[in-house]
Amino acid sequence: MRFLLTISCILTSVLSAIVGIDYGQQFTKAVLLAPGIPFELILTDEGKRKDLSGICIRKEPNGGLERSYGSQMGSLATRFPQSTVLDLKQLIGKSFDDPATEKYLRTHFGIQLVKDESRNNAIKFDLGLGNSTYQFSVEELLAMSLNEIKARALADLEGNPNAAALVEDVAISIPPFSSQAARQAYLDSLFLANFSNVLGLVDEGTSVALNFAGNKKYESSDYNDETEYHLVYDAGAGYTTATLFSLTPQSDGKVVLKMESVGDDLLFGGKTLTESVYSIVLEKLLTHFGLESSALSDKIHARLYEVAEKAKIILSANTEYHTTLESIYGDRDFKVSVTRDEFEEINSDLMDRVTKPIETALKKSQLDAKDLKSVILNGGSTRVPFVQKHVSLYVGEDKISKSVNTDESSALGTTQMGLKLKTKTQSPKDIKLIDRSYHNFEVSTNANEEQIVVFGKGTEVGNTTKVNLGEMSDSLSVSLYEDGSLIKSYNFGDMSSTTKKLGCKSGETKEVIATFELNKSKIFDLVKTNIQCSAKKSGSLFQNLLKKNGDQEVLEDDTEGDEVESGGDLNTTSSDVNSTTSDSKLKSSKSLKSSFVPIPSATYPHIQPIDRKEKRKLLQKLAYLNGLDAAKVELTAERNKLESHLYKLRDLIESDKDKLAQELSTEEISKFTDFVSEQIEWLDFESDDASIDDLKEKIKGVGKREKEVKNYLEMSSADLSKEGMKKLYDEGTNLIMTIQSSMLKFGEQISEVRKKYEEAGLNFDKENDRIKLKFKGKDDKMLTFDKNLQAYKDVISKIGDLLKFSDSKFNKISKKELYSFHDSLAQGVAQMLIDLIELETTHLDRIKLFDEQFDKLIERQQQKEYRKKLREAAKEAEKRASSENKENSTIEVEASSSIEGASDASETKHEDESDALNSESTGNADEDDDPIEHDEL
Ligand SMILES: *[C@@H]1O[C@H](CO)[C@@H](O)[C@H](O)[C@H]1NC(C)=O
Ligand SMILES: *[C@@H]1O[C@H](CO)[C@@H](O)[C@H](O)[C@H]1NC(C)=O
Ligand SMILES: *[C@@H]1O[C@H](CO)[C@@H](O)[C@H](O)[C@H]1NC(C)=O
Ligand SMILES: *[C@@H]1O[C@H](CO)[C@@H](O)[C@H](O)[C@H]1NC(C)=O
Ligand SMILES: *[C@@H]1O[C@H](CO)[C@@H](O)[C@H](O)[C@H]1NC(C)=O
Ligand SMILES: CC(=O)N[C@H]1CO[C@H](CO)[C@@H](O)[C@@H]1O
Repeated sequence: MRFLLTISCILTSVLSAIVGIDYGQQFTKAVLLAPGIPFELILTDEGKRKDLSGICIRKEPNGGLERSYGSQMGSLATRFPQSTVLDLKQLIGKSFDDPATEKYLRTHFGIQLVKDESRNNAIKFDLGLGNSTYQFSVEELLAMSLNEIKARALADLEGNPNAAALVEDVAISIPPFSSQAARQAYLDSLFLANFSNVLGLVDEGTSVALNFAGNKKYESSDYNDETEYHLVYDAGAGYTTATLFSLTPQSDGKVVLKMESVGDDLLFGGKTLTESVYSIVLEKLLTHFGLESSALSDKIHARLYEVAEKAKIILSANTEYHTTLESIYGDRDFKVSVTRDEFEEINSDLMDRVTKPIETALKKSQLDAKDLKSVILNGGSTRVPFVQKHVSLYVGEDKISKSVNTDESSALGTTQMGLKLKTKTQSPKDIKLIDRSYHNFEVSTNANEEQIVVFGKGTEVGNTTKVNLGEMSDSLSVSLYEDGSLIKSYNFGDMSSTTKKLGCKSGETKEVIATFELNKSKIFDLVKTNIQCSAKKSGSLFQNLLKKNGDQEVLEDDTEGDEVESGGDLNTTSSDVNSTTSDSKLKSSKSLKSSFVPIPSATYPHIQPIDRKEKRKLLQKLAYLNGLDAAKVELTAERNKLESHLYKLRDLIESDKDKLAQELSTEEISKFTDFVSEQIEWLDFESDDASIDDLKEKIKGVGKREKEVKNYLEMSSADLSKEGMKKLYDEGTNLIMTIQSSMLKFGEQISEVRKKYEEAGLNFDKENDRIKLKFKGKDDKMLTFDKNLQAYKDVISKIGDLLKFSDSKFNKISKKELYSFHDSLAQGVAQMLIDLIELETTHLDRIKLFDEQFDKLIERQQQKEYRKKLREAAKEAEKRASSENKENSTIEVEASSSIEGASDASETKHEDESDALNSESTGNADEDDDPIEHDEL
């Protein structure tokens, strides 16, 4: 774990936590990194290390929404197919018209998707909530799941003393082939999930490679500049990728991790295998009951699908799978079995597809399977024996890496990447990651529809480049492409007024200079446009790709990673290098004029990203739903509280019914029992619409009854006879005496302190004022103490009056009234004891302060004397020096050192403290304090 050691140093500078998320089609894992929490899995509420990717949203009877996440959903997925969203990843960045949508609907029974026309046919889920505000976009649903992870991370951080409970930094791993639309959708979802600092998107192969490199141990002899190739084979639920990367431990001690190439099969994954089992099971069911597929409901399909999923997993380890589907059709059961032979038979045509991505990746880098040092298997489907077998056959059994816990390596690697992006530190031992583009990114303009490559395949990400888009015409539009297909267009419209203002000289041409970026999340965009006058006759358009020079901080390192595969796509004319680095330079050196043109909002051929205003709105909407959830949690807590109070009251009445019967009539008792049963009934059957306030009100009511019942119970055991009351009276009076003698003692102690001060010639009153100031907050307490004492004395004197009654008159006093005196006295005693303890503590604190201050003042006095002596000694020396003027100042040195020797180090320290004390006080304590006059020495 060399990597972990290295980062633990960096961690001290990371204040808030980083969350790295591996959002899989089927399962999600997330890792938390914070001071004191080094790379820990964020567990689910049930303590699991991974959670199902999914969400179920249903309407509650009172109109609210109930959202269940991941494994919390339990059987909801089969019971409420329309309300359950699974495999959402398939739809991220997809439009309603995409073939993926149709495919999704084919295997997700009961799901209703709708077109969001305001966003160019983006997808919304209609979960059957009966209100269009509650149709959710893919981004919103993803955001809810991500926000739930954030909530769990926050819960983990609470109670961690080293880190603030703050989770704003996030990185997420995504499929390497993700389109620009998908990447944007991930970013928007993270925003909606209320992570305020999105560190970046990490390609899945890259995250696993980073984790692999971080865990690899190198001996010093390994730093020999030799490159090894490794491959991540990642077969998840929905797709399969093979990511080829190289590791070069350099002689300078750095390890370079370079992403080389990717092969993928977007249609082959665990789901493909599940679907094949599903088709076996479906076929058997239809034959068994003699049915057509159309006769089956969505629920039956959903159950068959669930069985197919289980069978696929069981068949990884066993050769056969049996189950019985109870009441699957009407009330009829269905027994079914699937064998591994059947499974492998139906999948035999998939064999090639297992290894195709590896072949593609190797071919792109012109390597062979034998060049691979190891193959890292990742993703649930690599555990299917059928898949593992074919990969092993292709690359060789011995290449399969056994060293990594791959189930979590993507989440871990994503978090490591997050840390890299956040701290930007380049410690010498750090792994230098060179991540690259797997696509070509091109541009065209209205003036020239031919696409030219801005960033070719293999370009290192985090690059900014200026491109001369050629001579300006009256209007301008710029289109961006990914591998030839349009991503977005910027329509600048009529530019003639802008160009006119520029006022180029005759003979000069107006050219469009555009700055493009390929950022670390691999998003390609136009970031700046300028129009400039150019004296140079620009030959054919697009011949002039001006190389950037600013933006250096974006580029990690220019000297390495220059193996750009497709450098040939770019015809860079070096003549213009540095000519556009700064506009002012341009003007002065070449007398070129340049004008900055604001970039208009883009238009999209496919789905349109959520615009800013809408994002704000959606964030509010999700916050509103979170608020409802929080309120629901509180409501449940209040209900539980009410319930437990009610049962406690019931037990109280039941267990001591006899005692109560001594004080109360049967009717009076049943008034209480009826109250309890009414309330329990209300809670069970009528409280669905109850608000928190309703419940709080009820709890108060129950509490009042509880107190009454307790009073009656105590009344029955209290001694309320005249003798009993006399005893109580005597005890109460004794307490008053104790209090009074304590007060007296306190007073005496303070007098002693005063005496001590005065004898030492110190000002007691000044210190007293100062200390009083410190105890200012306690004045209120003193007031309440006086009030309590007065009330207590009143009760005592009232009881004293009662005791003066004749026996016959006393016996006529009702038990209830007597008990009320008894009760108030008991409470008064308790209160006075508490007050007395507090009073004593305060008093002792005060005495302590006086004593401490006394010692300090004495010390200061002594020091003053030392200094006086010192000055006298100095004067003495001076006198002697002037009389025997040949003498040097050696005597003075002697004098001062001897005096310093007398006052030891601890005293010097005390002096500092007392000075601090003085400055904290009003300041007038300094008036008689001599400053140390060094120049006198
Ligand atoms: C949909 O829900 C919102 C928010 O609860 C509400 O304001 C609106 O009236 C509802 N619309 C319909 C058609 O029920
Ligand atoms: C940045 O991109 C340009 C254009 O593709 C390329 O020429 C240049 O080498 C890249 N820089 C780095 C550091 O990769
Ligand atoms: C470009 O300018 C930078 C500094 O501004 C300089 O270091 C570099 O050598 C220049 N490159 C060329 C090709 O002139
Ligand atoms: C987002 O999170 C912050 C805390 O990190 C919280 O204060 C804020 O209320 C949240 N906003 C929304 C809209 O959920
Ligand atoms: C004074 O001190 C200096 C150096 O400390 C020494 O050289 C000298 O002899 C001393 N005495 C007189 C009288 O200057
Ligand atoms: C249009 C153009 O100039 N293309 C040239 C780009 O550079 C390659 C070699 O680097 C030439 O072969 C092309 O003719």
